[in-house]
Amino acid sequence: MAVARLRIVLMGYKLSGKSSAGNTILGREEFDLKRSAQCVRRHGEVADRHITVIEAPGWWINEPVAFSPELLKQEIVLSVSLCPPGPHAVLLIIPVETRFKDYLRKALQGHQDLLGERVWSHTIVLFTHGDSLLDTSIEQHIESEGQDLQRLLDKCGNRYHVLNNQNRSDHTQIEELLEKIEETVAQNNGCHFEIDRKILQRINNKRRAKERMQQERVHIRSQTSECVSFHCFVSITILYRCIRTNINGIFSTNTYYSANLDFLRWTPIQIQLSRRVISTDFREHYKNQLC
Ligand SMILES: Nc1nc2c(ncn2[C@@H]2O[C@H](COP(=O)(O)OP(=O)(O)OP(=O)(O)O)[C@@H](O)[C@H]2O)c(=O)[nH]1
Ligand SMILES: [Mg+2]
Repeated sequence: MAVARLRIVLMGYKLSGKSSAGNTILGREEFDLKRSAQCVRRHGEVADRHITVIEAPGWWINEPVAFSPELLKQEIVLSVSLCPPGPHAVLLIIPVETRFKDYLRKALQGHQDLLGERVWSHTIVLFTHGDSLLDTSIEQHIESEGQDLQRLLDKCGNRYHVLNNQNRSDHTQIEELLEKIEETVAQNNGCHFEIDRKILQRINNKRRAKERMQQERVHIRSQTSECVSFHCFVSITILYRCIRTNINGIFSTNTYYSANLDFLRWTPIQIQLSRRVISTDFREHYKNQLC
């Protein structure tokens, strides 16, 4: 049964053909082939359906999920929340030419597992670079790749499709893909994929904590520069007065320099404390000299 509004997420390693597959699905150049560290969302009307496609950023082909940057993992998780209430299918992109080894399967599985175990029943493996198959059928190709690819396909309920992104005029490849997505929805009792709220909440909490830390850092930096500017102003003024009146004053020039350079090694806390001291005692003490 045709679904009027389909939501699709494209997952895969870098340069696997995610953007190209998005463009072939939507039938025009919606996705830029330039790499993005963030998810990209595009829409279009295809074969009487309104389609939303999200491209999640990719990981390095051989990189186990444990070595992937935290920000990348967060983006992958957030990709499924960009098409609420959730995608009908997650397309796991694999170029046909990829020699499928165990470490590659582990990397793919690890990144896909970030979305939780339930995602596998909504996952379809989408082979790109279909043109490089030439006379070989996709079934022959799967067989030739051996156990590792078969294990991944088993995890996806043996759902797969092959795309040739170089041949956009072949609409049947997209119609067949949309039908396979609709079959997947039917296999899931008409339901889309919904990520576990706890996974999303964990990511949102991490993001909020990071934002708070960044704000605090900016605040401390602005206080530090204010304090340093004030300190420099006081120091230059005292130096000027020392030279002008040709007296040693309270600080000799040497003492003055060492005191002045010392603040460069201060920690933000020392600077904050000194700012208070400067703005009360010091300012009062030298008020007359500065005038
Ligand atoms: N021959 C051929 N080339 C393809 C096919 N699909 C993608 N490509 C090429 O593969 C390269 C990478 O494709 P992209 O769509 O940018 O891959 P991506 O996964 O979005 O890449 P990143 O977003 O940078 O990780 C591009 O040069 C595409 O033209 C295909 O079916 N056949
Ligand atoms: Mg891309």
